[in-house]
Amino acid sequence: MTQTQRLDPAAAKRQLAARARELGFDRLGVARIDIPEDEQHLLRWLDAGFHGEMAYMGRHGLMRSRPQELAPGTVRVVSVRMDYWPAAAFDAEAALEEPQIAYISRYALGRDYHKVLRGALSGLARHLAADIGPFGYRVCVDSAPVLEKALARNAGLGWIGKHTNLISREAGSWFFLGEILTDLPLPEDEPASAHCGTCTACLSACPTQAIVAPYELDARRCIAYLTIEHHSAIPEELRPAIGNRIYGCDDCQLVCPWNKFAHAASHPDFKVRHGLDAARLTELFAWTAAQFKERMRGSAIYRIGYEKWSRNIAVALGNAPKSAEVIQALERRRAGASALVREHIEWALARQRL
Ligand code: B12
Ligand code: SF4
Ligand code: SF4
Repeated sequence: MTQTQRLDPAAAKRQLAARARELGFDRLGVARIDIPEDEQHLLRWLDAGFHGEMAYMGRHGLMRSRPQELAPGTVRVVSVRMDYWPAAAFDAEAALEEPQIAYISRYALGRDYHKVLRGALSGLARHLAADIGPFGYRVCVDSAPVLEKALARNAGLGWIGKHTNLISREAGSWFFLGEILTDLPLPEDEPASAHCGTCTACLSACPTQAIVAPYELDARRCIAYLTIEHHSAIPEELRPAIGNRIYGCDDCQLVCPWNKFAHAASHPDFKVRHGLDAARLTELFAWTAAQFKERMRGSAIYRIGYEKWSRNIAVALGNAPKSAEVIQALERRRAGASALVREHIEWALARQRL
């Protein structure tokens, strides 16, 4: 990393915050990089095996909790928040109560956030370089080995709630995080304080009891993990609780009282695409692989691929009320399905014919 000469750190931070707003970010903060307690929690979480098939969470040694090992020279982390709540979408609770339609997590109804945030963050770093001269940085969104929530908390953006998502007092938790790791000694913000208090609504609301203790998520039970990150068969005992959730899960955030302060997304890329907020399960299940690719290109859903998409819908169809339409939709896909999908179709058909 190179560091710009004659830097005024406070002025650079003000410029960053102003540019961040222009680029569509809803909040920016600056964190110190040491997070020793979070490192201990991460190690315990990995030891317990809570990461399941997400082998990437255990790779990279301690790099995930030490940003200076990921990008040598890093002294600060600029953390940003971008709100994604799609206010115009079909009501989330109503969708969860309608078993013939697919529930897709609110964060995935629009364009892939990785693309949106990465583009805006790279723009932010380039703008700052134009304003103050060249400096060393690395942009991260989600997939880099970084403890994003712990750093965002230290940057003052919010606290890690008992459901393990970051919550802001003024904006709830429906937002994405991104970072710029930098060698600029920018002034640090105060870490945010925690405000869950005695509330345990998220623990009680979780359909699969994945929040095994406050602040501790056994990802192997979490529907977001099972429908997005888990590659093999979904454990049978967890399938009924998945209901109609075919991609991700929002229940712990839907019940969180702090989300009455959530803001609607202002970024146009988070508008609902392809009617995914209220699509019928049988219609989605009838898509061919080519249709999936064509329609989901540019969406986060594209990343799971057609096979996992089909596996997930088969589970939801198994949970749907018994009907000839559902049985027909499942039977139509049976012959051409992969072994993984076929097993989930058989399970669903058995439930439909009980
Ligand atoms: C792996 C991962 C997942 C996994 C595991 C989730 C998890 N809690 O770790 C799965 C697939 C389940 C998942 C699901 C979701 N994810 Co995710 N995920 C990640 C990822 C890549 C890494 C998270 C991580 O480091 N986990 C490691 C474990 C150890 O961390 P942790 O459980 O949060 O534990 C921390 C604290 O709770 C505390 N702690 C742990 N144990 C204990 C015990 C005690 C006693 C105490 C006091 C504290 C404590 O310390 C830990 C470290 O800070 C991040 C991106 C990133 N690079 O950070 C996105 C990220 C966390 N995910 C995100 C989102 C949006 C989601 C979903 C909402 C998507 C959805 N709707 O389906 C769900 C939410 C599920 C949930 N309740 O958390 C956003 C969260 C934004 C926000 N507002 O917080 C992130 C930041 C991506 C992004 N760039 O925006 N995710
Ligand atoms: S995302 Fe769903 S399954 Fe995962 S912890 Fe939250 S409520 Fe439970
Ligand atoms: S539902 Fe309650 S306990 Fe859970 S994160 Fe929100 S405030 Fe905290």
